[in-house]
Amino acid sequence: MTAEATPATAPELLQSVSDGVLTLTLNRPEVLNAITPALLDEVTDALREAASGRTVRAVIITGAGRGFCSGQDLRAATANGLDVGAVLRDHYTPAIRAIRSMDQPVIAAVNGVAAGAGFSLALACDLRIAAESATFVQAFVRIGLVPDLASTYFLPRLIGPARAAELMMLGDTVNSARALELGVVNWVVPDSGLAAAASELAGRIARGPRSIGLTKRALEASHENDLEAQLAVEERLQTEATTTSDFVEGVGAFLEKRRATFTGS
Ligand code: T3D
Repeated sequence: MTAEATPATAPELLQSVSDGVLTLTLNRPEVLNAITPALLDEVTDALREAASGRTVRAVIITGAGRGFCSGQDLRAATANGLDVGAVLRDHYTPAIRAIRSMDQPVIAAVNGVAAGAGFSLALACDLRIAAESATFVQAFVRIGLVPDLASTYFLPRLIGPARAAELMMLGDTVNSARALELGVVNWVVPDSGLAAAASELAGRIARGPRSIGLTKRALEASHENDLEAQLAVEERLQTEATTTSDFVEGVGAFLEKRRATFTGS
């Protein structure tokens, strides 16, 4: 008797690195890439690995199929009777911290609906580029929840407290044009051009100087700092930037009237 072959299950997170750009694709298209603890653990691990090495200089997070991410997998949530606080603490918020603490910029390429924690995930990224058909919904209120994964931190800072309250308290769906108008996203591109546009954007950053990572740190620090504290952060980071070979290359290229070739060091 021959054993039946077990059907291979598709990985829930696809990963590829090309020209210094790590692309992470949430791959649960049948549920619009709803997240589970296991999936976000994989995202966190991939980001931490990228952060600790020198190969990756920019990251793209996107979704497979017609959704970007529909938030918490609601079937898994009710079926398993999850301890929500523990799930957030142990599996979800580490992904947000990984995005914010790594020097490499993280770009959300929002290919479709970003709902609930999926919207939060996009907000935690440094830049957002959306397909024309992408939509955004703070779906939490629709099911009697509070926005999480740092939506209540990032959204008011991005679009102002009144607009954030509107989206969160009403839970209305925002299309890509409105998202651009509100400042939720940086760019909107035709659906068919999203992958190429995200790749071009990430490539530009990956070919940029080491100071981009230091700029991310400065922007991060500015969330809580007063003017004096932020001036001190800039003094420290600028001092660090002047010790990089990319600074030497940048100034040299300017003086020699040629294009700079940065190495990220
Ligand atoms: O528990 C905790 O850890 C707390 C943390 C919570 C964080 C959160 O994210 S709470 C918010 C959770 N997300 C939502 O409430 C969104 C639920 N989904 C929707 O409202 C809609 O699906 C969308 C607006 C995102 C898209 O609508 P539409 O009409 O384009 O697609 P659809 O037909 O509703 O969905 C397609 C399929 O995906 C469908 O499955 P089926 O019927 O074809 O077998 C649907 O059930 C499934 N799906 C969509 N979102 C989820 C989902 N399955 C599980 N969980 C989902 N979040």
